[in-house]
Amino acid sequence: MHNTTRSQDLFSAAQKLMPGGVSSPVRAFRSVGGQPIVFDRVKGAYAWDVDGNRYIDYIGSWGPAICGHAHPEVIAALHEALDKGTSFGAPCALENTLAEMVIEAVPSVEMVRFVNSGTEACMSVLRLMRAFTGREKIIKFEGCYHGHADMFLVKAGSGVATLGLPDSPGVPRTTAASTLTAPYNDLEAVKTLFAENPGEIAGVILEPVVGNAGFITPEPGFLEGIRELTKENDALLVFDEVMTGFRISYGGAQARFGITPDLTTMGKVIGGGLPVGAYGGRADIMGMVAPAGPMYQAGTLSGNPLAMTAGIKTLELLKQPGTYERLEAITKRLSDGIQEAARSAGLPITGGSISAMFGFFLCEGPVRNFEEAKAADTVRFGKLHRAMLERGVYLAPSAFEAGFTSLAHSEADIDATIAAFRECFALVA
Ligand code: KE4
Repeated sequence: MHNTTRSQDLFSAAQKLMPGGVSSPVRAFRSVGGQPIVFDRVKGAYAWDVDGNRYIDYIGSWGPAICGHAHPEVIAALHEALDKGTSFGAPCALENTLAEMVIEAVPSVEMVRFVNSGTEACMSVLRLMRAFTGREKIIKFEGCYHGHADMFLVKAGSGVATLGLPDSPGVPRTTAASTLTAPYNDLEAVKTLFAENPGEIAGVILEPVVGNAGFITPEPGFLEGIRELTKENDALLVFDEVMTGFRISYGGAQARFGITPDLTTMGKVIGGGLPVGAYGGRADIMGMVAPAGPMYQAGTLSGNPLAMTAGIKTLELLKQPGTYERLEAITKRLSDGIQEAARSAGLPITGGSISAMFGFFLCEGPVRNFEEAKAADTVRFGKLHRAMLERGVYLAPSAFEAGFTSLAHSEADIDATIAAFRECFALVA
């Protein structure tokens, strides 16, 4: 049993200071049981807790650490930027640089606006959809998570699903009424919503690969079908690539699948571990954003030089040849190893990987939507999670999250992780 005394003391104290002792609900380990691990430092593929235990980290700060935690070149660039100040509240050349990189990489993005989180990006893009179309209703998919703005907390994924919350109190009924939902991968359901709400739907927002209901991939034809339906109904298509952006490929899921939405939200990776979100897309739509146009959105720390620096360096590292081939290979080997380990222990499992994102459900497959994901054995997952933690492997503390690899994960790390899964699946079988 590994010693986590200091984590426990700190977490007990934290619970008197902050709701649930955390700054974000999923970190509280509520659905897997046991006490959260309090981190002391991270480097590369690893995290160390305050008791000195080392973990192979498959969360990577929920996506930003795709080059490995505290990459030396990112840290060096930040040290240099720090001496010039931490925030200007005025235009700086670094915004131009990161904007050019995002526009050059992401097919749908002709113009971009930086904000400070994925939530801000998604709530801003929703306002933009409504401003551009003059319509109020939106369609989202059950289990997809687009941050914690009111209009998205309807059948949401991630922490909302993890905690089994009936969405959230505090969201006005009128707000929720404008958010229509459909099962992921269900084109017929979307067609019906458009037919039942003619001329009222501003657009559809979705995770092009779902990472917030566990890992769920689009069925062949699903993304193409949504693209067609939005065009036929003069509605906008938004890919929420906060998680998939620069992870599924350098151009995101849209580049990998060859589907170009009208607008895209981003976050996580483009901040390289510092707070950055962004939304972007067709110039005729983005031209509505103040001060170019009438749709208001603002932010004190948006585009600050530190966050821009970390994002620029991270994308420079990712742009190097062979990056995504390596991420694809190690992640597929890990995912295949997890599946084989579970089946050797006689456990039902379904899942897979795309580039540096993977996931599994402890149930028979396939899992094509959130309803089917809920069949997963979350109790057994909790036992697995704790057993893996004791063996130095840090998995997302929820059956309804995806896992993330990085350029820092070595072949030896993957081997050690698969070996730990073999032991732990046998334990929880
Ligand atoms: P943030 O506001 O947390 O930066 O981004 C919200 C968001 C929007 N869209 C997608 C597709 C996302 O995955 C997220 C945030 N992801 C979760 C992890 N599933 C963040 C972790 C947390 O909430 O602590």
